[in-house]
Amino acid sequence: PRSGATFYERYHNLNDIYFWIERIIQDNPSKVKLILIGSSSEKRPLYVLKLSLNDNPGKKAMWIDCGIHAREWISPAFCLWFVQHSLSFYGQNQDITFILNNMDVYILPVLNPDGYDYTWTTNRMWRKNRSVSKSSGCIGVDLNRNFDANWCTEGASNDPCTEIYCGEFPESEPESQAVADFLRNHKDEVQLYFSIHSYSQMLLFPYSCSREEAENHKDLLEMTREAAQKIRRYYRNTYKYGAGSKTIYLAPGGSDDWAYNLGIKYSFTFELQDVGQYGFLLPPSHISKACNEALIAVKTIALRVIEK
Ligand code: ING
Ligand code: ZN
Repeated sequence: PRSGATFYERYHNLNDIYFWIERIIQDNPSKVKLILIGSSSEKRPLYVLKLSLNDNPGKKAMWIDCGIHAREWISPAFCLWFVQHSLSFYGQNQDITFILNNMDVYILPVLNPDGYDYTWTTNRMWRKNRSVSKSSGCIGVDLNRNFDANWCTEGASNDPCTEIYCGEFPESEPESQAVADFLRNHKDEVQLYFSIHSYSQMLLFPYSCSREEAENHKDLLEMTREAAQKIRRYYRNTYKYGAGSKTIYLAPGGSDDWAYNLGIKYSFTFELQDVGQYGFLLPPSHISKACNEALIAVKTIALRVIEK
C-alpha cells in the first residue's frame, strides 16, 4: 500500500472485510449490532451492521447497501468508510451527530460476497453473483435486475450468459431475497434507502424501471441537486443527478425502484467515481476523495429527510 494510507484508504478482500466486521462489533458492543440476514448462493453469510448511537424512542432508520456488483470495489470501501466516520465523529461533527440522534443506520457492506471474492481471486471484471443456471450452464444473475420492479423488461435480459441477466424470477437469488425480506420486515422503520455503485458520478432516484416520474420526483430532484452542489463546492467535482431512466438508462429490477414501491419514498442509487479514466479500477489513492463525496451526499439527503 501507499505509505501513510490507512486501512480505509485501501481495498480489502472478503475475508478481511469479515474480520473487520468482527472487530467493529467487539470494539463497539453498545453501538453496533450484527444481524445475519441470509446467505449467498455459495453459502457465505450476509451480514448487516446496525448502528444505533442514541436511544431516542421511535427512531427511524436509513439503509445503505454496498457491493451488489462485484467489480465496483469503491462501493464496499464506502460502507466501511461510513461506519468508521460515524463511530469516530459522532459527538464531534455536528451533521453526523444530528443524523445519528435521529436515525439508526443499517449497513450491508457486501451484498454480493461470492462475486466480490471472485473478483479478488479469478476475474477482476465480474459483475453478477455466482449462481449456476440450470438451463445454460452460464454463471451469475445481475442482482440489480432481480428485484420485483417491472422485472425483466427492456434494459434486462433473460439470457443467463449476459451481464444483465434478470434471473429465473423476481428474487430468485438468495442475496436479493435476503435484502427484500429484511426491508419488508422493517419497512415502517426504514425511511431512506441508498444503494452504492460505481462508476459514472451520478446521484440517481426512481424510476429506472420505467420512464414514468415518481410521485415525489420534485423532492428527490431537489435533494440530489443540493447534494451535487455540495460535492462541487467542497470537492470540486461534478455529479449528474436525476431519475435513473432519464439520467443513465432504462434498467428494470433494480433495488432502489423496488424499495421505493415498497413505500420507502426516499430511495437512491449513487454511482461513485470516476467517469471512466480508471472506471472500476479506481486506484486506492482516490478512495478518500470518492468516499468523502458520497458521504456529503448521504448526509445532505439524510438531513433533508429528517426535517420532513
Ligand atoms: N449501474 C446501475 C446498473 O445496475 C441502475 C444503474 C441504477 C440500474 C438504479 C437500476 C437502478 O446498471 C451500475 N453501474 O451498475
Ligand atoms: Zn453497479
